[in-house]
Amino acid sequence: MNLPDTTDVHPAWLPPEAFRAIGSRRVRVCGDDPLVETVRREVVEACASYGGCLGGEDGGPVDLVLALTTHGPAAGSSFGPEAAECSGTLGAEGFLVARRRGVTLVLADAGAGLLHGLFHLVRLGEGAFGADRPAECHRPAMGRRMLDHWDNVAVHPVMGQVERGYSGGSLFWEDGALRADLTRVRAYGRLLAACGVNAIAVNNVNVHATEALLLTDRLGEVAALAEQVRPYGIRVYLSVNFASPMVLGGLPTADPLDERVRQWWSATTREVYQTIPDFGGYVVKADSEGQPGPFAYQRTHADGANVLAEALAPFGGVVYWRAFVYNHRQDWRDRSTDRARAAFDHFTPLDGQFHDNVILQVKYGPIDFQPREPLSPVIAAMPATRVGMELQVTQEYTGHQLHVCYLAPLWSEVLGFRYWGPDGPAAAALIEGGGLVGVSNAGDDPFWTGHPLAQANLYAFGRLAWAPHLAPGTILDEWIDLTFQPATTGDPDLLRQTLHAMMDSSWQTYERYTAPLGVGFMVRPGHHYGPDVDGYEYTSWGTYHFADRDGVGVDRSQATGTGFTGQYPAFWAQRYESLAECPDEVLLFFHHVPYDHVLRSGTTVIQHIYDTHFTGARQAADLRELWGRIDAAQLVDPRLFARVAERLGEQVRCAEEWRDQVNAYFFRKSGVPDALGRRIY
Ligand code: GCV
Repeated sequence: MNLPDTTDVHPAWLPPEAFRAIGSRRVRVCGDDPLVETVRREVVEACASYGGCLGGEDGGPVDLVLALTTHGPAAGSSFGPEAAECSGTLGAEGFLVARRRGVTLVLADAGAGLLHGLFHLVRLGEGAFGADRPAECHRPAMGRRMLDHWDNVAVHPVMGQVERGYSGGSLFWEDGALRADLTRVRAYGRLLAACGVNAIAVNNVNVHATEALLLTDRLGEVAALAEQVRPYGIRVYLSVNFASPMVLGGLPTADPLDERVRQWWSATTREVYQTIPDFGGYVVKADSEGQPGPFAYQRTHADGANVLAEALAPFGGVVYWRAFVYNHRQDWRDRSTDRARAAFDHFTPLDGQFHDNVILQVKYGPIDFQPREPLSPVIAAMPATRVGMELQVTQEYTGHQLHVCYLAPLWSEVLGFRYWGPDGPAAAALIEGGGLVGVSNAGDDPFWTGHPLAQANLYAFGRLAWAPHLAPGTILDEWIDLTFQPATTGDPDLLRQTLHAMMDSSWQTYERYTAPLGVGFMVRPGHHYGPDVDGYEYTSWGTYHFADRDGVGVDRSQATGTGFTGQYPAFWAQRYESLAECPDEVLLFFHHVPYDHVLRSGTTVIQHIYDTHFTGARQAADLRELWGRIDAAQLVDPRLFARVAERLGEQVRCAEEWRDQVNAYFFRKSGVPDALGRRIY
C-alpha cells in the first residue's frame, strides 16, 4: 500500500518537501506493528524522493533510527541513561527524541508513538540532524483528541451535505453514497495524525433517517472509512440516534431501562465490533434541538448514556454524550429561563452516576461556540464524571471560513482558564480524562478548508489537544514552516511576518467588528453569517441581548438576574457577579448595563461599541492590504494566493456591514453620538 496520491489537492502541512530532511538520510526503522509499517512506508517514500535509504535492522552506519523500545538494544543503548530510563514509560502514543554522535533517535513503546515521533521529526526538519540533543520525552496531555464531522450521507434540504460546513462536500460521502475513491480519506487521516488527532466521528450529531442506518445496514461504509485511517492510528466513531431501537430495531420504545432496549444496543454493538474491531464508540446528541432522548421516558441522561456505555464496555468503547441540552422552544417573553444555565442544571445533579466509559462532551461556553463566551461552569462542577471539551473548528460563528480568524488564541485562553483562580488547575487539566473534541472544518474543497488559512485552525486544534500549553504563535510558526516550504526565490521572512501580522490577532479583530462585550448572537438566523442585531431577539432559541433605549446585556447575576453567576466556583462567581470586577470582554454576557456605564478600560459601553466596530472593520481592510504585499508567484501557490485574496474581499465587505449595522442600531437605540464624530448611518 502506497502513500495517498492526491495530486490535485493542496498538501496542507504535509507537502513532500517537508520530508526532505528525513528523506536524505540513512534510516533504520525497528519494530513489528502495523503503525511501524506506516512509518516505514513514509520513510521509503521520502527516501525515494530525496536520495536517502532505508537500511536493515543490523546494517551499516545510519543517521536516523526510529525504533520501538522492544527493539531497544539494537537502537537506543548508546543514547545514554535518559533514553534507557524512558523505555516502557512512553505509553501508547509518547515518544523520545535524542541526537548523539551524528545519529538521531526516535524511540517509542508502541507503533502510534513512533508515528507521532516521525511527524515530530518532520516538524523539526534539518533541526533534527544538527547538534546533539539531550533526550526529550513527548507524551500527549490528553489521550482523546477527536474531530466530529457533521457530515450527512444524503444532502439535507436545509443544512446541505455538511451541517455548518464551509469547505465543500463531505470527504466521506457523495450523492448519498460512500465515495468510490477514498484516497483522500487516507490523506486526511495522515494530516490528522501529523498534528496529533487520533479519532474521528464520521457523521452528523443530528442523525437523520439515512445516517441512522450507518449503525446497521450501512455499517460497511463506516468499516471502509476505518480501514483508510487505521494506518495512521485514527479510530472511527459514529453518531447514533437515541431512538435507534425503534427506528432501526422496530421496538415500540427506546426507554433505556427497558430490557429489550438494553439487549438491542448490546447485540447491535457486538455486531459493530465484529465488523470493526477497533471501533471507538458512539457520539450522542439527545434531547437537544429536536433529537430524541431519555426525557421522553422520564429517564435521566445518566440512564440514557449508561445503556449505550454498557453495550460498548466489553469492547473497550466509549460513548461521548453531549451536554448541549436546553429548551430551544423558549418563549422569548419568559425572562426566568436562561439557556446559559441549562447544561449545568441538567447534568450536575447526575455527577457520579455515569459509567466510566461515558464522556460528557461539553461545549466550551455555556451557549454555543460564540467568538467570546465565559467558560462553561459544567467543566468544573462534575469531579466524578469524565468530562471532555468541545470546540468548533468549523467557523459557524467566526466567519464561515470566508473570514481570516485564527482560533488558537481563543482556544489557548479557554484551555488555560482557571476556575478556582490563579492557584487552581487550568481547564486543560480538568479534561484530561475526556479529552478535546473539535467540530471539523474540512471538506472536499481542494484546499481542504475553504479558506486556505483556515487549515491553520485544523492544525492548531490537534496540536493544542496534544500540548495545550503550546503558544498560538509557536503553532502558527510550525504550520507556516510545514505548509510553505522555503521558496527558492523571494523573501520567506516576508511571508512569515505577513501571516503573523494577519493571523495572530485575527480572532480579536473578528470579535471587534461583530457582537460586543460577550453579548453574542447578533448573526443572521439560520445560516449564522453576517449581522442581524435583532435576528434572534424575539425567537425561541434563548439567545437575547435585551437592548433598549437605556442599555444592553443579560442580567445573569444572582442578585437581580438569572443566577447563572452562581454556577461558578467562588473565585469567578464573585467576579462575574460584581459589575466593577467583571472582565469587560464578557460584561454583557453577565450584566445589563446602561450605555454610559464606564468599562474597566475607562471608556463607556456605547463608545466602546463604536470604537471597536470602526477599529475592527479597519483592521479587516488592513488584512487585505497585508496580503497584497506578498509576492504571490514567488512565495505561495498562485491559486492559494487568489483564493485568499478573494475571501479577504468578502471579509472587508462583511466587516463594514457589521460595523454599520451594529453602530447604527445602537446609535438609534441610545441616541448617543460618537464622541469622535464618525459617520454612523
Ligand atoms: C449539529 C448549533 C448549530 C447546529 C448544531 C448544534 C449542535 O446549534 O447551529 O447546527 O447541530 O449547534 O452542536 O448540536
